Amino acid sequence: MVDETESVRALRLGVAGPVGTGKSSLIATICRALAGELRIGVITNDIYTDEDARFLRSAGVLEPERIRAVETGACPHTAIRDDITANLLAAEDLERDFAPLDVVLIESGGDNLTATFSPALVDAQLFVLDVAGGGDVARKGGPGIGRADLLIVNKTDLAPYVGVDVPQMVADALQARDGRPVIALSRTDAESVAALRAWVLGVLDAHRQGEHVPQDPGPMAPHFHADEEHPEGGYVHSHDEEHEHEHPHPHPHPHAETVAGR
Ligand SMILES: Nc1nc2c(ncn2[C@@H]2O[C@H](COP(=O)(O)OP(=O)(O)O)[C@@H](O)[C@H]2O)c(=O)[nH]1
Ligand SMILES: [Mg+2]
Repeated sequence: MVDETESVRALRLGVAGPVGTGKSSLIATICRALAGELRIGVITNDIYTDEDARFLRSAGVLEPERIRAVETGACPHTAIRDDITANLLAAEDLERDFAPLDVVLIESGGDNLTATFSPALVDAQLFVLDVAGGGDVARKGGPGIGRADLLIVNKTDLAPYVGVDVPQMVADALQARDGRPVIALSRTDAESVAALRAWVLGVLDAHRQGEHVPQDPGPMAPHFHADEEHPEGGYVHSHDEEHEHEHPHPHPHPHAETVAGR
């Protein structure tokens, strides 16, 4: 540990992505790879339970008290983007209770492809896809896929079973991201875990040096609203800045959502 870094607030790192892509497992992997050298805390966001926090506590990768759950209610993307109060309080509590911490990992609640963290909550964010979701997901883009600080293509060990060409999926992702970093990860592949570890240490170093600038991946991607009366069965709804005020977004969502293709 370097003493002069201890006055810098912990790096807050968000982990977003669709349900089941491996966010909790990835947090466990980061803890396993770095808990020996970094002081880590974890916050999970679950809709109605603290299941992710319980999973991580039972994984035994961190003292159980360093893992806190925020229950988000109906609309998990709100708690990481629009009203981040509960998460900010949880992060500040953790940082105070275990001062000094180096990294606080925040897992987003189960959500669709479009959720991103507010840069007011996290300094940097990972977006997690998995090969089982299909090789073409990366190409479809959206704010997390396109502009998160790091994109993870997870569970590469499953690629042969689901017929996904990992190098192609990574190439598509790199293209959708204008070259921002992509890591093809499997928790069973030590080399990929080492790449993830190195990325986290690199961002932490930049954060401590005051060289890391939190980026906003942007608001929810345009998404499709089903509407039987519409000639095409629905329409694309955008939350970009200029339309935001014209279309206040009701919560919880009364409609099904999918990400519109590019
Ligand atoms: N084969 C394989 N399965 C994984 C990997 N990472 C996570 N999983 C599994 O994927 C499922 C969902 O993982 P979880 O971390 O709970 O996903 P979350 O909903 O995004 O937090 C679990 O059954 C994990 O064991 C991986 O690298 N390879
Ligand atoms: Mg989880």
